[in-house]
Amino acid sequence: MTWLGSLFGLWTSPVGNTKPSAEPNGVNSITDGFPAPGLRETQRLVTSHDTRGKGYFQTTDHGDHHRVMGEKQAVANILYSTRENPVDLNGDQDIDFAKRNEPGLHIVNGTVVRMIDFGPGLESPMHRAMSIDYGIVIEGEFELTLDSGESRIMKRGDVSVQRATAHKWRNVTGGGTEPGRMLYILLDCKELVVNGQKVEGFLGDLEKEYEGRTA
Ligand SMILES: *[C@@H]1O[C@H](CO)[C@@H](O)[C@H](O)[C@H]1NC(C)=O
Ligand SMILES: CC(=O)N[C@H]1CO[C@H](CO)[C@@H](O)[C@@H]1O
Repeated sequence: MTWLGSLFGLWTSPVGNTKPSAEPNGVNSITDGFPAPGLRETQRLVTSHDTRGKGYFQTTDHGDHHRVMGEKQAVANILYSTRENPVDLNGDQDIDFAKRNEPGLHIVNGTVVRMIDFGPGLESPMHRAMSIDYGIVIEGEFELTLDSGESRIMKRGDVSVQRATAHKWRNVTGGGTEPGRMLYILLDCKELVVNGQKVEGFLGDLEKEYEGRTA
């Protein structure tokens, strides 16, 4: 697919844009799919109601949409997305939507639950989603940097509430030697005005990761 070819060099890694390597702990080409090596498979359990109105596990799997990002240095797993919020659960229409639609960074009026496995030392491009994003460290240690340059280290179980601020993520797990995993829950937000100016979302170099995707 062209999106992968056009991605070379867009994500930064400690050794720069060298050729993909198969070395253990190499920063390049850590993964061909989800989960990244060294991280466990994620079980997704989706419930519904049976004919008696009782709950049952409708789906047990690993998520609908997996996409390798950057120079195979990260992989995203969309665990769920909804077209709206509050969500219409009638007739399991939301389950069908989540299965059919691979979302962009966020969904206007909707929600996205995205897990990302980061290769060792990997840094994302600076970007802004027009949404409120809850970011949860699942495995490892991450540095969150805002456009002001202010940054914080987040450890396993730490949570960021990103209120449409421009930011980037860097996996600093094991001093840049191990993979890490983040979970992001994105809820659309209303138009935001700061100091009299409308705030605009941007994907920066992430744009190519999401091009051609609707929702
Ligand atoms: C989002 O919701 C607003 C308000 O209900 C509506 O006007 C707009 O058309 C919706 N946009 C999309 C893309 O669904
Ligand atoms: C390349 C890289 O991300 N290096 C960082 C790895 O994490 C340690 C802290 O755990 C930082 O000090 C490095 O700069």
